Amino acid sequence: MSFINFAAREINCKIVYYGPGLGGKTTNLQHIFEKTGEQQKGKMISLATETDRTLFFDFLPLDLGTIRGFRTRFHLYTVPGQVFYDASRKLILRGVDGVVFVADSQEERADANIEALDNLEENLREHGYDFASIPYVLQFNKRDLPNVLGVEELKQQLCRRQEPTFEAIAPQGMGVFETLKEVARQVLVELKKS
Ligand SMILES: Nc1nc2c(ncn2[C@@H]2O[C@H](COP(=O)(O)OP(=O)(O)O)[C@@H](O)[C@H]2O)c(=O)[nH]1
Ligand SMILES: [Mg+2]
Repeated sequence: MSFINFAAREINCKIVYYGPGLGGKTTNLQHIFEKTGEQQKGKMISLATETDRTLFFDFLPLDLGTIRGFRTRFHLYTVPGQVFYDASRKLILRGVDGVVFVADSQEERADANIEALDNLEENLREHGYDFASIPYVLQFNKRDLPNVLGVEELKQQLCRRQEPTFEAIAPQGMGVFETLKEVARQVLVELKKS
């Protein structure tokens, strides 16, 4: 549901990073923010508790070049992970164009991943989106930790369509831009259809 402003010759797209609490969503955005030139980004806004946990969302506007004379602006958002913030999570999905699911690869977070993925599907459905067709990428984060599940096992647990998957270590930037580029690519493919 990207917003096209013909007068300003701008296309605005919304990408939401979803996933279990502490899985690395904010860290993905922080890395993108740090590695993006001043001309291409706006302010990153984080509304966090004093323990650094996302309270409502993180927000980062990014300019990703022009398409047929239109500036493409991507607005990246994260959601809070804690179970009791479901209303915020639901709200942030309004008008979404693409979703990145940041899974925590650690064995002990397997249930939390599945719970967050179920929650994503349900909240998308409540907004009238079809999870099977929305631009979507699955990221397996925290690959540097010792207690992680194998990628094949994670795929078995978490793949629900034929989504592209990426391994990531967000604080080091591994897999972060690959993930973003793929979801942005899918969003632009959808845009061209409409
Ligand atoms: N070792 C490791 N730690 C990570 C990785 N990604 C995130 N973290 C750490 O996990 C914690 C939670 O990350 P955060 O981005 O706030 O998670 P969020 O709740 O999904 O936004 C932070 O201390 C991060 O530094 C990773 O790939 N490897
Ligand atoms: Mg966060």
